[in-house]
Amino acid sequence: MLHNAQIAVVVPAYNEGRLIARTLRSIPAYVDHVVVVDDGSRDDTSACARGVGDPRVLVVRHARNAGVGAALRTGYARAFSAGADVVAVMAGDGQMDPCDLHGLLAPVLRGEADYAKGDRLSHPHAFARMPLSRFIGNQVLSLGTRWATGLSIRDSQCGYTALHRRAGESVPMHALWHGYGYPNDLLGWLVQSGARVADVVVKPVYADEDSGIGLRHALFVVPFVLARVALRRVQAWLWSSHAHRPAHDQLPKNA
Ligand SMILES: Nc1nc2c(ncn2[C@@H]2O[C@H](COP(=O)(O)OP(=O)(O)O)[C@@H](O)[C@H]2O)c(=O)[nH]1
Ligand SMILES: [Mg+2]
Repeated sequence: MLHNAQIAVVVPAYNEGRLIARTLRSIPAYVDHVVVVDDGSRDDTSACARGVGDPRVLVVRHARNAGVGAALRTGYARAFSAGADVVAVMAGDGQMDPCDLHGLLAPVLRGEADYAKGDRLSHPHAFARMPLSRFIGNQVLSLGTRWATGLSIRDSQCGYTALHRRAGESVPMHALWHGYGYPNDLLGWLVQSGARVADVVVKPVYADEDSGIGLRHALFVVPFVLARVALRRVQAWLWSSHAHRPAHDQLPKNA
């Protein structure tokens, strides 16, 4: 509980048996619910998560791997139905510093934003701490995301986020992109629903974890998701400009 709001953390986890317990033990005491979504892992991720023995932790398992976005759909649904007012996302591989969670929740709890997302690129040590390919790739995808959504955000690929219930209810969560382009897709849905988005500087953490993101995602998957986001915006703009056309414009020319 923080400022009278129930806080949940969703942890998407795929083959994170090695790092999940450490991640869960690091979650601050003010968090009320923790939903681990084991997305069809082939290792002992679920057992390791349960083994932590934390009564706040609920482990949900997908029978088959469905992707990190699909895991978040499940996680958000479970967290909101457990009564959470704000739901944060922290990766299962310990790449999100729990010390940054309070700062990330702050603009949402203060009512200044409906969705806050981490921004590693603005951290003073970003260039030194992030692998160069990630740093450059992220800058390019952030530029694409600004173009597609119209939002002036940085670090579009950061998965460290906090979503208010009212914003979560205003987007079609069931339609969220199932894989790695989900942060871009969610930003697109949020902007269309009129949600306010804030960037919060967070620490870039890179250690010995593996990443499932490859060149294919950077070159094809995320650009495809961004194209969909841009198309949806154009479609919405066309609908609204049609709906707001003055009545005399819609009369036949010789009427
Ligand atoms: N549920 C689920 N989680 C996944 C999947 N792929 C990755 N993750 C989790 O999503 C988080 C971020 O993924 P990762 O590959 O580390 O991405 P990166 O840190 O941005 O390079 C980690 O906690 C992964 O365990 C997946 O297919 N399903
Ligand atoms: Mg990772």
